[in-house]
Amino acid sequence: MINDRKVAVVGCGFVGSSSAFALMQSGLFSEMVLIDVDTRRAEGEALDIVHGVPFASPMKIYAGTYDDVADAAIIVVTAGAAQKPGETRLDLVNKNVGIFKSIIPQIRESGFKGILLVVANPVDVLTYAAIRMSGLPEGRVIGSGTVLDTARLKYMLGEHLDVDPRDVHAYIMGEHGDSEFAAWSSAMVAGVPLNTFCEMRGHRDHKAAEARIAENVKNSAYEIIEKKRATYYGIAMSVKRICTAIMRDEDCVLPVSSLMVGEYGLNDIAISMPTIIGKDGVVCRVPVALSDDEMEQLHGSADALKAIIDQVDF
Ligand code: 6V0
Repeated sequence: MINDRKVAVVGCGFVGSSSAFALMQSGLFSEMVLIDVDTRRAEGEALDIVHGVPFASPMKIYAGTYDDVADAAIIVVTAGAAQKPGETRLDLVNKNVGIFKSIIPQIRESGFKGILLVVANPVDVLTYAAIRMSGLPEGRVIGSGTVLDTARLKYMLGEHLDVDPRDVHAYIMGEHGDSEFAAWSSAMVAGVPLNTFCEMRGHRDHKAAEARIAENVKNSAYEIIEKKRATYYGIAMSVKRICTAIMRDEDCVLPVSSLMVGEYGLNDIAISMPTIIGKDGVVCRVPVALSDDEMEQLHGSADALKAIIDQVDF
């Protein structure tokens, strides 16, 4: 039986603890278990976060083990070595696939039937690994994908155009990493095509602005890591957003990473595209129209991921 008020977070470093903190405040859950190989870290985070409960809503928060995850509705996996300055997300692959080999089989053996949300990097490769290792139906394994990158894009476009980022509809697609791209051709603000809206706001040099903003989005993580060694608040809010979509059965569109089954001619790879998310995870993917150039970038991104997947021993 799934307890639809219970969440588990595996990995209680910067990303896991910030996500747990955001989830504690979300009101979505009444029970949260924190797991880490460093058990004292998990205990310390649980104690610290639970002291916020009197300011939020009643909730049990504790450090636990894989014996505690069988009935969870969602398990968020953030365990993994973090990206070091100068290291690409893809450099992390072998280290973190190794960590997943120690985690996912234990989740599988627990009998867990909920939704697995993969956050650790490289998130697309690890989502693929989790699909292969977990035995869960494909649609119940989701990677946070480019949800964070898309939030960064919306924020930056909001600043550029002096408009609420929530009224910006634009997606970063592809790999969560160096080969990601902005799907500019489908971007809208309040139903108005992006370039038209830019002109309304006095911006006419679209190509230069697009190149600058896409580059800033892509380099955000590198810049933050260089300045404060890790990124965690933006991803914590992304985790909360995805969990909200699942727990409230919202059928909302988020660019998560999931297994492609023929979309844009892609197969047997986890990559991000706009996807409808509800209580059972992936409802369906939304194949937004891409320009020829964007299609080429998507396939370039998929090829880069495939080349890595082919080298990994799952
Ligand atoms: P961190 O602060 O080093 O935390 C990692 C935690 O994982 C530590 O507490 C470890 O003890 C724990 N851990 C390691 N191995 C295991 C294991 N086998 N079982 C359980 N716990 C384990 O790293 P941080 O929290 O900063 O980052 C975690 C991961 O999230 C990294 O792979 C990052 O690259 C990734 N991020 C992903 C983002 C995204 O958008 N998807 C964004 C930011 C970071």
